[in-house]
Amino acid sequence: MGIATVAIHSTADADSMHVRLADESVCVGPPPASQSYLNIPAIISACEITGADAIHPGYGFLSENAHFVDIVKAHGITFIGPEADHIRLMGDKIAAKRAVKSLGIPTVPGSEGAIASESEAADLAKAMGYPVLIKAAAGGGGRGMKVARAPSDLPLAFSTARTEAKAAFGDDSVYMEKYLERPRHIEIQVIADSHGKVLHLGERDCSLQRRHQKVWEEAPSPALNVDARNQIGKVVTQALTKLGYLGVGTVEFLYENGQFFFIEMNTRLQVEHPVTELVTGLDLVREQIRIADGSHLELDQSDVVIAGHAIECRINAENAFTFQPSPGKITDFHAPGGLGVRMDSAAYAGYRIPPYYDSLVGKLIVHGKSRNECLMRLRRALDELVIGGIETTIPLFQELIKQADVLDGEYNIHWLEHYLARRNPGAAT
Ligand code: MV4
Repeated sequence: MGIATVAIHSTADADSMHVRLADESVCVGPPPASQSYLNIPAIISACEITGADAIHPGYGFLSENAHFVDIVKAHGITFIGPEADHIRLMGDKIAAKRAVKSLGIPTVPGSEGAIASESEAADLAKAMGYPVLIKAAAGGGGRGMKVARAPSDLPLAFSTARTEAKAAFGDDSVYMEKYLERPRHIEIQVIADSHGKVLHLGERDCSLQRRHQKVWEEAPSPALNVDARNQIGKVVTQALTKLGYLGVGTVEFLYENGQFFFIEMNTRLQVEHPVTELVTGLDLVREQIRIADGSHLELDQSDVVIAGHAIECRINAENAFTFQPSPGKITDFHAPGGLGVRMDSAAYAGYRIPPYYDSLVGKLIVHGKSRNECLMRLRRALDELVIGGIETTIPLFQELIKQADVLDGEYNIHWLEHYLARRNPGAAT
């Protein structure tokens, strides 16, 4: 796009590829994220020193922090992302659910808002029928979430959810939903410009997760057909048009027995956005920058075509059996290539993975005309990929791609943890 870039980094990341590739770089602090990547004054200073016009927030750290957006704007800098008020709304799970429900998005049956007492929880659970799930209002990512399968489980589920929510988020508000036993996790990618145009870019199936961390993501979902996709896509785009949403976003659903149930909305670009890029041919980061600059989306919904199939494998610096983190020096690095093969990584031979952050070292994303062609290419790309000197989760994917359920697309949100428990009895999954 011809735009000069400034990379920010902590002292631990001075040798990262993004620092090497940027036009300029600024060190914003020591390794702990609280003193560098979450250090708002240091980041604003980096903009002022270099004359940066805009901040791309990526997908971690401050990317969904409404307070940060307010400060960025107060300094006359463009935040490449949604409005602060929409980030704030979707960060409060109870308010988000109430809002999207009023806009016509289907939600999981449950409490109207927060539950104040155990007796209120027990009355509602009895009326709704068990099993039920208690969730933290400030939650997300599975923390402060407790299942009650019968009335006798309810007191402990309610009090534990509250205590965990208070400890994790400093807010003990909880709400209740009917517990869905075997859903898939299907999320809809949306994109909205500042002129009121909202498009959906189809779905991603992210059901293969371990401890609420996505491991394998694909588009389109093996469980949806064109009609189901168009129907939920239309509901979502109509709702976000009414909301006046801006930028990219993802509306997450549980999908069970042909029905969608909203769980939350992410107001940022996601790690797994490349699978959507490969099936739509759109560069989502380019679109984010254009939208922030006030440009019109260049296409209409009828121009969005989901072509072929894409799968992403998240390669972590972890032992593939114990999932113990494995930071250290990468001695050998070879990224696979060829038609339909994309490796997104900041690693290279000689790079030392610092122990301070997330263990994601790269994403292997493969595209094919059909799901079968995509799987064939993925098998070949996994064989070609070399990351030496550290342990990685590559062997896990070599295994997964041989499993009949994976090959058939027959999995739900519990499949991977069940598989790992069977493979490694007694070990932590
Ligand atoms: C649920 C659910 C079943 N029923 N809600 C987990 C994290 C949070 N974002 C929502 N989560 C769930 N909500 C109802 N009503 C099961 C989960 C869940 C899950 C969801 C998506 C992907 C993986 C998961 C693993 C365990 C539980």
